Amino acid sequence: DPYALEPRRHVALKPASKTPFNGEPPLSLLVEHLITPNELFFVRNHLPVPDVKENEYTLEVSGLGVRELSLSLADIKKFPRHTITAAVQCGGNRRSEMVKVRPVKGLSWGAAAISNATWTGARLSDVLRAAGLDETNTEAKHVQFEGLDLDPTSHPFGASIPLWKAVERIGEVILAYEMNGEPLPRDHGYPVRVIVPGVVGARNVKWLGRIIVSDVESDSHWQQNDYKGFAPNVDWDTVDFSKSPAIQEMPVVSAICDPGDGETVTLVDGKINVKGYAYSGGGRKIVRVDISSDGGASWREVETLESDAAEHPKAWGWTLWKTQVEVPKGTKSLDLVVKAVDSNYNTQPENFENIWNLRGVLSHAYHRISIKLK
Ligand code: MTE
Ligand code: MO
Repeated sequence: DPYALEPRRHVALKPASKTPFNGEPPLSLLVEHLITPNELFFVRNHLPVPDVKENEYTLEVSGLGVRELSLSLADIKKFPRHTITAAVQCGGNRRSEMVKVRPVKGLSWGAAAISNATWTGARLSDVLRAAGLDETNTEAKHVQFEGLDLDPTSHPFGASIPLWKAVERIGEVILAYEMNGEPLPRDHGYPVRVIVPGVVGARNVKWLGRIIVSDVESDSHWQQNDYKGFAPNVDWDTVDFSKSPAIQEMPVVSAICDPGDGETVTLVDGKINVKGYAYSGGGRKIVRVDISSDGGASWREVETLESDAAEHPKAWGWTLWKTQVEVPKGTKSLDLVVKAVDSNYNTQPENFENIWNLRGVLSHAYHRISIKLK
């Protein structure tokens, strides 16, 4: 059984699938912490969790314009330590809402396939420079990553990012060995994963075994035939995965996390408390969150936003928001809607009909919930 050595998981992680394990925490718990505790951080595994022993671990670096390097965990720890706060969000976060338009293929994620942590490790740019990266080599365009987790045909999980993101110090890509000040938990890539801040979860390769500088993107299934967006008319008979670029930076998103959809809420002094998160990819900061309590007919700005101090274009973490909504006497139910605005003044699309795609990715329309009042 390839799943015999899986780690234990917190009971609060609701499985979207068990083998491989995929789980998200309850939304109300998720937004209690600006920095998600390790045991509540959502888990997205495509394959069995590899059982990596620290003393056997090596990271191989090779490819165009670099010398081959073979690094132990101790070698990686010799590079200057760098810490960033970054959210990781799955490309399929909030898929279960898009599905209501028309079925899609993919795990039925709620809105909690996103979490936020501080990550410490070596800068990928430092490691590539130690490998003698020749920045005048114009052939080199991508950095590929391979995990130590293998599919049944012995192919590893893989992904790639553009070389510019890897070499520019502003990109802050790190080979992380600590998550919130502790060694990485096995589910999150022990002993080393790459954190590509501002970029879709799928490129943040866990159990990192190999880094390859290349003229081409990773040939892995997840880079080539998955995690890509398409127009709403494209179906499984007409789709051509080679026609769409692989998702890298994610668009702006937000969600109402507390109360939950369908809940009955008790009024306090004629008001209810509402909490949620907002996030944008590419280091764009959340500058505003708008809320509606009449299904989107009227809007106002949420007063309280909480985030780490990082600014655009290095705002890699998420923003938590909270507000109180006044409820007119005698109201029995409310339709709450939220949308966020990022530092490029991007905002979310109004509905899922216009952004529907067959894989259910980039599912970032206004978040709507209905609640009952007591
Ligand atoms: N890395 C490896 N080696 N194997 C995987 O299955 N899943 C990816 C990414 N890195 C994956 C991986 C996907 S799709 C996501 S969304 C993130 O890891 C999830 O990271 P987390 O489990 O730490 O939340
Ligand atoms: Mo993902």
